[in-house]
Amino acid sequence: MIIHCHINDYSSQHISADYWADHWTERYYNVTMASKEGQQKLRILLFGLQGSGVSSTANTIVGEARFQTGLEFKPVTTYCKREACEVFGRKVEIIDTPGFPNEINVDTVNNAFSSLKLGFEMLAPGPNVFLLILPIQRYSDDSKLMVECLDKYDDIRRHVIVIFTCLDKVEQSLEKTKQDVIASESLRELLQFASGRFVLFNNRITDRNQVKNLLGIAEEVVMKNRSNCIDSRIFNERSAIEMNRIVDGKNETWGAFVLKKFKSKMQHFIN
Ligand SMILES: Nc1nc2c(ncn2[C@@H]2O[C@H](COP(=O)(O)OP(=O)(O)OP(=O)(O)O)[C@@H](O)[C@H]2O)c(=O)[nH]1
Ligand SMILES: [Mg+2]
Repeated sequence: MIIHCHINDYSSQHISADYWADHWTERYYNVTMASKEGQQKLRILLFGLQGSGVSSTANTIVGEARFQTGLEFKPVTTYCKREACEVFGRKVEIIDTPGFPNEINVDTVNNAFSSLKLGFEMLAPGPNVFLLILPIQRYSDDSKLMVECLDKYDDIRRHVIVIFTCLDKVEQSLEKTKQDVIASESLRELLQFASGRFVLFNNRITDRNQVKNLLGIAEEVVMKNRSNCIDSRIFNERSAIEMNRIVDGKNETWGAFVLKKFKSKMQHFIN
């Protein structure tokens, strides 16, 4: 942008040259930054439990069925897919990813995080917003473990927004549901992880208001993070070891639990 400044302005108002230099530099800088921001695409990555409506949510945001969805015995999304679109005049790039596995072990979780890393790389320089998808009626141990794994990454924490899908299955008002989510003891850690950012979604209707609401929160996340994004380098050897420990830990606890039960039953027989 060219800024026209007449030399007469300067001489007639008897203001120092430094003042004018600062004034115009600031104005020029802000204008340049603002126009750059305007052009920059909002980069959104979606991740969640397998079958929780990740791809459906991506379609709802885009406003078209660009991602494959469905309910099958095996995961429908098996690789990351990127689409570009415009949402309420904002250029958006969106990535759908294979979800966090239903069958949890070190291998399946590692595979899920390898795909996630690939999704980050496909969205170079990285996502501004990380949408974590969960069905509203199901906050299981699997979801908790997924959040525990993601919680190891501070960068994800700063960019995450939780989307609860299947709002249509809830038989009460939207406001009451929101209040219930906020008050829920079992969702406390999840909401802490997301700094309280969550949205309720119904992917069965084409209500653009829910998308508008989400976009507003996404813009706040971008502003708060000064347009910084999450770098795929957060997924490294160290983080993989940490995650394996979490997943293994779960197995150990479960094993210990079964052993305890077994021992107590045996005791019953002995007595
Ligand atoms: N009632 C209802 N069903 C939904 C909603 N969102 C998704 N579904 C259904 O849930 C099923 C799974 O949806 P997907 O979007 O394919 O889920 P996903 O998480 O991408 O699944 P995978 O790719 O297999 O991991 C489909 O039958 C969707 O129609 C929703 O808001 N309400
Ligand atoms: Mg999917």
